Amino acid sequence: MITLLKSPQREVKIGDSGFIVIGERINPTRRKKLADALIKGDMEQVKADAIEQVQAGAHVLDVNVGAGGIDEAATMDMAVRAVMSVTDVPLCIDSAKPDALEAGLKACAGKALVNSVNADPEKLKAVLPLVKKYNAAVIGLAYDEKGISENPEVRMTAVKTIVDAAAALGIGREDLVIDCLAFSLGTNHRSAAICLETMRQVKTQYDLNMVLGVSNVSFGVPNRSDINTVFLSQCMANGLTCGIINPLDTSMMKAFMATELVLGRDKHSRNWNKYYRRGLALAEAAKA
Ligand code: THG
Repeated sequence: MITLLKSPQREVKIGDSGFIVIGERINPTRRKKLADALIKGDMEQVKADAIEQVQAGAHVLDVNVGAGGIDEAATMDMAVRAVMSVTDVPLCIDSAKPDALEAGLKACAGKALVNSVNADPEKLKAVLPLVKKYNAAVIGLAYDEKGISENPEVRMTAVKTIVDAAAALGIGREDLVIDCLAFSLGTNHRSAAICLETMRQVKTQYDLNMVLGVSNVSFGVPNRSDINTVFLSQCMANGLTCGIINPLDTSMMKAFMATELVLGRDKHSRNWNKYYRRGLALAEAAKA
């Protein structure tokens, strides 16, 4: 199953050749400085974050401008234009508000990933027609109007609802990317296990592409990086084909590349060796 995303300059294939990194940093959650800049309509930090993440190896950029007291649709339009003016990767338009999603889709050239829809009938009715209209792909979250279940079978019912609703609108399965939901181990020690079991079922029953906000799993837990890298590796072994992660976190970048090699997906260790040599070159440059 291949989900194709496009910018005017590039194509990114999810689920084909290698794990896809969706850079998470254009998001004002816990970033007061970015939130303040967004509220003022100042896009300089957004541009800097875009450039930095692509240089660090992000294949796609998530754009989320949801801060308190902000006109999300107008700000999404500005942020998408700002990101496109400095980088050439496809975008993931991230908002809980359908009008902000549409503003992002309108501003975005190419084929974007809409983040996100869930199985709530109201949400499906508001978001899926936009996905169809703008020929986008969409992330489907494994919950519905009754809330988030801790039972993988119930999460699968939500996945089925989304798959069926997309099919009814003529949205192909290749344009669906499922998020089985990663929550903090700090509040439920089984949250990662539940997510992994749901992923196994999505893989065997539908073979759809899957995404996660991987670092959610370690909120409020000490030594986040150790947890995040192990979880990422386990997720990849169970069908995760792309992740919303911080590409500046070298532990995560190393973890995804080492996992690809261990799973036999890095032919002749090409990517692993390239990353290793790049690290050596950077270290040499720092010494000089
Ligand atoms: N699934 C889907 N979309 C998502 C999520 C998901 N979008 C939002 C979120 N979860 C993924 N994005 C982030 C963005 C930032 C952080 C975590 C997840 C984060 N930020 C730093 C922190 O909290 O310490 C901020 C500091 C900084 O980077 O400078 O952790 O699950 N479909």
